[in-house]
Amino acid sequence: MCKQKVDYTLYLVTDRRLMSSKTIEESVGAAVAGGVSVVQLREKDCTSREFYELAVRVKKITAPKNVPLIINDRIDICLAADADGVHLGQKDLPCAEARKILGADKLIGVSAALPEEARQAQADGADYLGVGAVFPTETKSDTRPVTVEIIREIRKAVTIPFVVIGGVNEENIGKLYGLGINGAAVVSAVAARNDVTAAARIMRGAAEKL
Ligand code: TZP
Ligand code: MG
Repeated sequence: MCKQKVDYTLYLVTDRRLMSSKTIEESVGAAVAGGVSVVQLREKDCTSREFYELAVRVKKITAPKNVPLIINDRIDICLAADADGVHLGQKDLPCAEARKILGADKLIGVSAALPEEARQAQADGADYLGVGAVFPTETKSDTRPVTVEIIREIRKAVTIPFVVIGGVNEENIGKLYGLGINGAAVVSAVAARNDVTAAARIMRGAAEKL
């Protein structure tokens, strides 16, 4: 994986609670077949051993397709499974500390809902940002709303790429065109659909117009 060449167009975040597939591997495989360009494993209710073993299995699906695998929050799992990077929320380990542990080659993404958080993440060595929630979502409860105006401010505040997240689907993504966004991050608009590959293909086409 070359960090500088990562394609953020369609960024899948996994969620076993709402996926239509029986397994995370099936969900990721179908989504990658439809054009998902980054996968983040987000596991909230499993043991470290399960998370590690899942990451190793999912990497076997993403790596041959050159799709970066990002681990939510867990730097240890990222290193152990040799995933491509981590995604950190504002309540997780600070980006600067994560960078010291992970070194220069791993990707670090940071969640930001304010221009100041975006600026700080870039200064701390983040490679990309996840900005949201841009639309109402039932997938995550403790989200902060991000308006189009805030997206514009964040675009001006940083040079690193950012994806937007939160309720993004094929019907509302058009509202985000022309804002300088690098990609759409989705859970339900791909993973919860009956035909995950078809949903990914539709979202990929729509996200390419961002
Ligand atoms: N972070 C901010 S909103 C969100 C996360 C993980 C959930 C997005 O899920 P969906 O189903 O695409 O609204
Ligand atoms: Mg987190």
